[in-house]
Amino acid sequence: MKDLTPAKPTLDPIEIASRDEIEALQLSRLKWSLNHAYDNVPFYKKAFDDAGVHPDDLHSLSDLSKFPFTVKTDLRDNYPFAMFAVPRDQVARIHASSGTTGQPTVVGYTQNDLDNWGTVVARSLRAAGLKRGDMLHNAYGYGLFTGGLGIHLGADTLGVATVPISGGMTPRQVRLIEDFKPNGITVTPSYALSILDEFANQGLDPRACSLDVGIFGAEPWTNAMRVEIEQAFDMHAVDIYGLSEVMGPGVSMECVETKDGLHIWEDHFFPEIINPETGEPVADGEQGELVFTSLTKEAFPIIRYRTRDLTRLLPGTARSMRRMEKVTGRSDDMIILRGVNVFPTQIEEVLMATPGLAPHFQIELSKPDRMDQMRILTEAADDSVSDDARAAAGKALSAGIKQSIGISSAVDVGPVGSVARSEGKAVRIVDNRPKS
Ligand code: DLL
Repeated sequence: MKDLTPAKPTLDPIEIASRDEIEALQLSRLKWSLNHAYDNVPFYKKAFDDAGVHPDDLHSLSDLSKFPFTVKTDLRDNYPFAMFAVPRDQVARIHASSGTTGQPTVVGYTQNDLDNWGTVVARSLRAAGLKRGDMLHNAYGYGLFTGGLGIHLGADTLGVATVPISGGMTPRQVRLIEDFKPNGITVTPSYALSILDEFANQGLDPRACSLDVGIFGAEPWTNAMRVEIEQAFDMHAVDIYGLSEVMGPGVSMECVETKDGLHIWEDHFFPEIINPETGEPVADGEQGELVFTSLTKEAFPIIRYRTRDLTRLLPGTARSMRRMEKVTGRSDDMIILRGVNVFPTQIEEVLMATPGLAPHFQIELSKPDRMDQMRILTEAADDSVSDDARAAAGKALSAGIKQSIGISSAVDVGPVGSVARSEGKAVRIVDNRPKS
């Protein structure tokens, strides 16, 4: 694989500033952001007043913990624009979550917000090793989802030529990679696997393609999956994180030279980790729920937003800004099976270590009697795997899960292509248990 380490002089000075400089900037921006939210969004005014706090009570970064949290239902309750802090004519862009689980959450951006978003995504693409003049195959979905257009904005800012292919039409994805020879690809890790399958269908060798780096995010994925994808394509695979409520992709990004977790662009997004049960902040290094406060956003300031994503904060390495560890999963996706907590990423790790299996899987939950049951649907690595070998691989996966996670599961190993493929975010859990 190519050495893609960016030259230090090309970085924004704040990326390698001292912690003191970063924290001074954060404090002044945080004061602005709290005042901006309080003065312009009735929801925040009421929430702060009810909690007995005022933006003037913030004297240090740790004072932020006195302020109330914001949760997803607050955004839904204020559908569509009541969380906006600027008049409608200053809103330059709208995005929204898919809303498959209820009312969509709507977010807005001023032109300054879009410029800042472009800056942090450009930084992220550069951290992945891309540079002006490169070409990027952008297979994140375009539309209300922030993935496609957010990456596009950053690529424009960095001077990278975007192929705005969006998700879907997998044969065409492969053809354009072959014909246009992009340096990088942005895509969900699960859709990257579908594209990988399609290389094989077309009799092409993915290791021979032009891609030097894949920038994967929008869903959890493991280091085991990283190794699988890097080997399959002979390219680097790095992690990008974000959420529409906070901005979109580019809230944090892994550096290609270290691949040791994701640097949070702390000059725009202030992170905290809290104990999800008590809401109390925990120290850096301790696992918990990630909470973000925006520092510069004009149209849609967000104060102490509970992401439900579980991770921990680590000190800076390749950049001065703190890192977050790869996200284990969302607290919503945690399966509680007979008292044991399980995340799909834990299943992914065991699956990737089991020979004979493809990296595709879905978890089906049911409750035929009084006991919850988990069935894992996966498939053989290739068509040459015999029925006996498939059954043996299934047993091995089940035994591996029992040993490392401590739960019993049934495993179905189907033929190649039997597990539903993703074109965006993978659906890992199908819950058929009766709703209580
Ligand atoms: O998924 C933004 C995005 C687009 C990020 C493209 C990266 C690449 P939402 O649709 O609002 O926004 O979903 C946000 O997706 O709270 C996490 O649960 C999950 N997520 C995003 N990135 C990662 C990642 C976009 N790298 C939600 N690892 C977040 C794990 C991720 N989970």
